[in-house]
Amino acid sequence: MKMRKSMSLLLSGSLALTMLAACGKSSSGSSSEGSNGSKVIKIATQTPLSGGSATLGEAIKLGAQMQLDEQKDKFKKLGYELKLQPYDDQGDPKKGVANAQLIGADKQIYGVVGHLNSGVAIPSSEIYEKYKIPMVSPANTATEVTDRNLQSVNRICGRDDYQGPAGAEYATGKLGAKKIFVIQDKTAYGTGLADAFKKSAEEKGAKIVGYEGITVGEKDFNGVINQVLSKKPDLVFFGGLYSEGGLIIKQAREKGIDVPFMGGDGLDSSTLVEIAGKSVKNVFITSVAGDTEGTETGKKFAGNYKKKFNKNIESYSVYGYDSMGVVLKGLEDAIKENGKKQPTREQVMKAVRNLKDFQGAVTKVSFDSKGDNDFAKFFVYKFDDAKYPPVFDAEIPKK
Ligand code: ABU
Repeated sequence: MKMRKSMSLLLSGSLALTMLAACGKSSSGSSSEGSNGSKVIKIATQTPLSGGSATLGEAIKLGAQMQLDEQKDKFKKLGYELKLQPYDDQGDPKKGVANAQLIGADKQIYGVVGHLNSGVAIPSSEIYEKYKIPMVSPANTATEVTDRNLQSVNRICGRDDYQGPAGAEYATGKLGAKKIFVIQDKTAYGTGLADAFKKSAEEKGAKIVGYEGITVGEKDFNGVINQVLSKKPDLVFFGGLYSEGGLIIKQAREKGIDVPFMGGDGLDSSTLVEIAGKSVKNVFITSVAGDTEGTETGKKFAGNYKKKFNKNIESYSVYGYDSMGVVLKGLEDAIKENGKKQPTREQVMKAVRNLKDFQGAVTKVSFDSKGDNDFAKFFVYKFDDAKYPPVFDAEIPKK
């Protein structure tokens, strides 16, 4: 085993769009001119920067920012000034869609790195598709994200119809679970992952002794914990994010439930440990995020990230970095294919989808016809103590 080290006031729709379209024509006079006559090209991030899932949302944004900053000089030589345009989707589908409309109306924006929450990415990407703006997700694992066959939608991480069975294989195999209680947060991600896990665990002979939904934002889980107590499972699975997951684990341990807990990549954050404290012991997670510091390039990334932001990496920091790498490689290819003239969003969208064998800091990326990454991987980690990152235990092959 090796350690993963370090780990409104909204203007009404049409008025806002009119104002932003006007702004997009530039504050500097001509269409999109930056300093020294170079043209401004902006890449947006859309992640939760406030609310319950802001730890991972901010990590994605910072990773993306680091990549963009590193590539500014290269694009300058091509005649373009790169700028980051971060948006806070608050983990809320309505806010994500409103921001997507603003992104669509800003003609300087050529790509989006995001989202964290699949339930936000799904409706927001309908807007990106309309404007032919490529989205590259570092973290959205719900099947529906790419199963809609949208040309603009891509992800570098794996899917829950692989992540769920990977968890079931570990739970029923290595952990020997036979009676499992499943809890999920009723989001596209939480329900999809829990259902994929449940189906696979049942196929492997385990009995699902309970299946319950909770609500994002809830704080008191005694109702569902009492149901778990009455069913006496030998493992509890949670499909959802660390804010609710951390509280469920803590409150369940306080009631004497000491069986292993398992969840997915939504629990892969230092904030899970902050919330659950010592209760996090004997918690297992599957993740689509690899052991960042297990590779030389990942280790270098983590060191540079700490230096730049004075923060330790989260699971998705480097996936934000690599997602921005993918967007910028598509942009560079489109500029070159266009004889260095400014490409259209559609040209960038196509160049992103056509990328083959892109090598990021920790991920290799080739998109299939739906925008899924051929090289996505699945991992299992264990929390032995109240420490983040957890201990790497296994890589589960894609089946
Ligand atoms: N994949 C974990 C982040 C949550 C989501 O996909 O909704």
